[in-house]
Amino acid sequence: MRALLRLFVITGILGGFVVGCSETDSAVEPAPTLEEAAAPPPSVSSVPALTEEEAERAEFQYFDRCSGCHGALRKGATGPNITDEKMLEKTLAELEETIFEGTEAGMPGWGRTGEMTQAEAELMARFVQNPVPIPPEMGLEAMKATHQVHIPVSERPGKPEHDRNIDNLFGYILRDAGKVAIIDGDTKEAASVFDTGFAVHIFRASATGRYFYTIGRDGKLTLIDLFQEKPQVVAEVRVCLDARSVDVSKYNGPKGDFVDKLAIVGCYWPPQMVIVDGQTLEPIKVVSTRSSTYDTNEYHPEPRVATIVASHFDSEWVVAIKETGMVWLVDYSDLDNLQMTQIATERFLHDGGWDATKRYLLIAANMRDQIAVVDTKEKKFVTKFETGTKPHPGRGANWIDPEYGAVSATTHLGEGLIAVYGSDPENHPEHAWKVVREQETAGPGLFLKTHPESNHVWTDSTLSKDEGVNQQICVFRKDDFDAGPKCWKAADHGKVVHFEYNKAGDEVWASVWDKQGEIVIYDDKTLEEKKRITADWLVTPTGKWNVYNTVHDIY
Ligand code: DHE
Repeated sequence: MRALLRLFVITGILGGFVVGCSETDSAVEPAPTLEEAAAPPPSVSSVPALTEEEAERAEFQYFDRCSGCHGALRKGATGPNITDEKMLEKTLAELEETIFEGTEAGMPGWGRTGEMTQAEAELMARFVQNPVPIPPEMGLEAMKATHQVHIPVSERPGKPEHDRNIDNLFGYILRDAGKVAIIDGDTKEAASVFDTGFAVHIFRASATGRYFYTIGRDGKLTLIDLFQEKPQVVAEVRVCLDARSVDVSKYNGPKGDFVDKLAIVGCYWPPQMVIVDGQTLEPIKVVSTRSSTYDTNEYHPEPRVATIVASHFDSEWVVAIKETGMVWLVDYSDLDNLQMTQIATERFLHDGGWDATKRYLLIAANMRDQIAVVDTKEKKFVTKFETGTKPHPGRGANWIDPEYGAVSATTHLGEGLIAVYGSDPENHPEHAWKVVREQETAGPGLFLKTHPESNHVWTDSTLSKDEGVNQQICVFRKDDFDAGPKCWKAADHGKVVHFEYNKAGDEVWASVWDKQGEIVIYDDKTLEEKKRITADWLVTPTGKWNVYNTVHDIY
């Protein structure tokens, strides 16, 4: 995989991405029978030719736009299996059309969205009919070669070098610029804008709130010190070739004080999780996730790490393994004698977060249309239940419903639906883990968000293919959810995506995801626009995280 190897040395590569995956349910292909294994490979003459230069370009395109859904080995997850055996069953013209136009089932039309030319779609059609290039592995030595501490711990300030309110800083992704911004939530000005990994995916805050960690799709982890006069990267390391998740150790109890001592990265490729020092990012331990599916017990060569959260009950990270449908509780108190509890849930785990008590992880098994519930106190599977077509909660939203008590909710990739379910098994066992309310939104969306101080739940409809609908925001009232949402168009260009509250819970920030992006800030009480930030550096803003809300898992 030359293109992926090249990502080791290239940072800040420009590239666009539209989330969305084909809908075909793609349980892992069973292992071949002996007869199948002995069958001759497809005749070489039927495989279209690729020059070395074309293969390299196609591999990068595949990594940038396709592997998130179809997997590095192309065996399928959220998108279907597109290995060469399957793709040779179709004509090149059919494949080119699918890649350019997309599908009804949810695959973006890369030509229609302007992300690929006709020639690039044709190249990708030939690429997927060729054998899958197996990407390289990555071990500790290769990781250490990328590790840099820009400011040693001993030279970092003991207290903030500025008078900004750290609790109300926002970490903001500038996706296609390979940069992030730290924005002051009080003054609304950028405290700093700087380079990070390629298409940073998420921010997580350290337990003390002093540091932000970011993980790039290229597997580059950065540590941002918010005490610096201008918040900046003080350490970095690349631990995978493709990654989406990171979290830190938060436990302080009888097993020791682990607050901010360690961090964990969840890789897509190689399929592994990597534990690093929380202050320097020095890589310490690699744990492969190659294992068997929870139900059929078939070996899977590429189980990718999806959501990771840090337990509030023990020295454990809660790590969702997408393709096998397992949730691993990884005890970080003794890395030499690593203990794990492996909990069977449902396949194709993706994103999720805590209920209001931070005891239950509610995680979407999106290709099974289900939410799975894991009890991190008792360390066991609780239940799973259907919500709608491809639930996608982000971290979810928790509030008190006047009739059903504590509830949580999810949006859906496959339909404009918000499903609300009981999440208080102690006080409202009759409603717990059952859908109690459903309401339509403007269209298929990605995220929803609320805050304990707010009476509102905000949703986007980023995935709608209808003109203008992906620029809408819909807001529900907690005290009258069934009245339906108030919706409005928040932008006249790009797509509107993802919300975050300020620390006080009286302001909501939304992104206009476009080359010339915008941040729109609303008064949560009146739903009036308070401020619209535009700036040269605001290139493709997407996710954003408030320090206080991220430290305290408020959503
Ligand atoms: Fe995400 C969360 C994977 C595309 C914005 N995304 C997650 C998580 C996973 C994931 C596993 C959970 C992390 C956690 O909680 O530890 N995302 C993927 C993909 O595989 C996918 C579908 C395709 C890809 O190739 O990356 C994908 N995601 C996107 C986007 O295109 C989005 C909309 C814009 C962007 O910047 O990339 C996007 N994903 C986000 C955001 C979160 C996220 C903002 C965290 C939500 C939160 O509130 O914390």
